Amino acid sequence: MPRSSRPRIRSVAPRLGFILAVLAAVLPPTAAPVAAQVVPSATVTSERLGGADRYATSVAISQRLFPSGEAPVVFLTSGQTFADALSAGPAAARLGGAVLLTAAQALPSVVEAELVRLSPERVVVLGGPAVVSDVVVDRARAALGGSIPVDRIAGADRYETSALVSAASFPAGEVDVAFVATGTNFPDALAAGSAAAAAGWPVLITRTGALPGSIAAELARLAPDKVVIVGGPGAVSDAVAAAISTVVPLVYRSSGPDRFATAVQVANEYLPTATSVVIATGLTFPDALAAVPLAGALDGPILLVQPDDVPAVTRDAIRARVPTTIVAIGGPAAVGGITLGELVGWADGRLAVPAPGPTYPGYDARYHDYGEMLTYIRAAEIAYPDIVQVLSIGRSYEGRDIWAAKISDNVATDEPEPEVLFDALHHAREHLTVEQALYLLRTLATEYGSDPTITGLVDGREIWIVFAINPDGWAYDLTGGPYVGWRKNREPNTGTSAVGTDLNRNYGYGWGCCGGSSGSAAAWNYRGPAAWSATETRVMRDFVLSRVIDGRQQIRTHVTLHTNGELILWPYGYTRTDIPADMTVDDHSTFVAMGRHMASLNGYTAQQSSDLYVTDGDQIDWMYATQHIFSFTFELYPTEQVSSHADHEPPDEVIASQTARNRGALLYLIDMAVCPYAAIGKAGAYC
Ligand code: NO5
Ligand code: CA
Ligand code: CA
Ligand code: CA
Ligand code: ZN
Repeated sequence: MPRSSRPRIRSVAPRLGFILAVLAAVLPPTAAPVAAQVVPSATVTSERLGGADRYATSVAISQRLFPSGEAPVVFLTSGQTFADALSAGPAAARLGGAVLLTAAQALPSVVEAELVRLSPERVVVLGGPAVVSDVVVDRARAALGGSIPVDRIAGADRYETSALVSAASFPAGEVDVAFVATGTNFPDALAAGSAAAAAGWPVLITRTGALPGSIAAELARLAPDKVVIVGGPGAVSDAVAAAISTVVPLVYRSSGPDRFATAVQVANEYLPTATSVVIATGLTFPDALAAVPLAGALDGPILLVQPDDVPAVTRDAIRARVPTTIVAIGGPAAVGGITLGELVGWADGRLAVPAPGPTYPGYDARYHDYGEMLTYIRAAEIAYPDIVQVLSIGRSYEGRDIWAAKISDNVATDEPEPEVLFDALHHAREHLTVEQALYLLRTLATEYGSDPTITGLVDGREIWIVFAINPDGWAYDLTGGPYVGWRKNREPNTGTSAVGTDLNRNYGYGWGCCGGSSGSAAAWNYRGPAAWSATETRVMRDFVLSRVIDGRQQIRTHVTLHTNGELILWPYGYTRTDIPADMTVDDHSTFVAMGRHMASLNGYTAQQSSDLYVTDGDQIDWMYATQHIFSFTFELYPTEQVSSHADHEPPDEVIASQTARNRGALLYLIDMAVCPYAAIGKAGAYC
């Protein structure tokens, strides 16, 4: 079939809304679980093609590729094993067809409905009955009315199947290039697939150590001008390259140090000017393999990401290309919503590469440094502009912005909704607190609209997150050893070389009153020369005071994130008295009830702050005493240990579990902002 008969989608952006509208109008209800999400941008159109699972995602791709049906051929291949699909994508692209995935024992109903909608002239089932059972084949046949050929292509092994797919799809002597990749893993063949599909060339697979005879014969039949091996010698050995060169003399290699870099490398060599980019997870195969024909039709490469991480090589490729269309394949578990925001931001220039600053060592790379944190929250704003707004609440002593996000419906409008504040990193070395703040942002942003609890909280509250109050101390902490173990800010003190103030002793309630801080500049808990002497505490004070509207403090509940000890602390820190004159009995009861409830949700211990040790001039005392905010300190993982260093700087492997652990407690605190006294059954009396 000549190349021009393949579907070409060159200028999709203006048509997208139309396509979606048509889809909505014509699709049968069984094909419904398809999410298309568009992130607005002046210069980049992005969309998501993702269903509830890999099968529904393959259907979403097919619907995008064939909005009005009528695919001449459908390749039906396993969604559980990758081998047979590796060659199918480019073959489908060449024939102008689609790739749909199926389970081995049952044809998913969403796929069956799509088969009917496409009404192909034929269906090619890939692999033997072990990967796609006869039950599935019979079902497909019946769904299509029994009159349409549904035939298997199945060789004795995956290599012969690959050769047979190629033979059935590419006429001899008509391809300039044949790609060859390992058949033992999917990423290399995938990288080859989009380039192959765009040009109308095949992908064949090989053993690592030896060229299968079936593939050698197919290469001889195709007689391309050259063969491009995708992958290094560890994937396709030099012996295989030598064997290929006896059939096709010109043999090249294209590869990078990992799957992400290999995809970029192939894209740069074979699709250097593409303005459409398809993005898929590099961790599993089904999404990207099903997307190969779409990438071919868009003339764009498939680049790979991790669900919550854009590798630098992928980021740089996207920035360099300035694509006008980004198509993300799969649901948010495959390409995270904030990851999609990063991709759009890199593409349209809203995200700059952060200025190099001190960062984490490689073994702790899952921690976000200051620049990575800013990228992340800006990406959340790009991806969820209706509910996330990023702002700087002021600058640190050394001039770094203190970044915050507001999360609420109608986020640009100050609505009369209860407000909640979270903050992190008063103390420089308490790295996990930033990750906890980012976790909260991610949870609220990405689960809005799908999780009813979170949707209700975001709709009904205004949630503020300050991600790092002490950015100067943080940067300094990352400059040594690998960590300095720094706690204070970096403001110099007059008359001494000792640097820094303990920000959590510098607030203006009971400052220096009670032996809970030091007056010596060199001390770890130096309170500073006066209340509010530190630049960063003034920034926090002014922000909190800015939430007083019409004489009423809008913030009702607050958590300041610290490490460590697995504790939930309520005021006061300045005195060991449980209920001093500056606290009401009901307020105390409310603190205890809320604290204990949150502790029951995260397994921490709830207690009065001074039960740990007496502090004066700390944040929660000021928040409660002067603003009447129900304010708590969370001391995150781990519990108190002997080695103080590991206490504050746990390995990055714990980030995911130890931040997710606080989900329920943090959501409860947001919920309770409507009326904290509900915790003691006194909503009626107070709210
Ligand atoms: C805190 C609390 C006691 C408020 C502090 O270990 S910590 O420094 N995070 N503990 O001393 O400010
Ligand atoms: Ca690690
Ligand atoms: Ca709102
Ligand atoms: Ca408000
Ligand atoms: Zn702390």
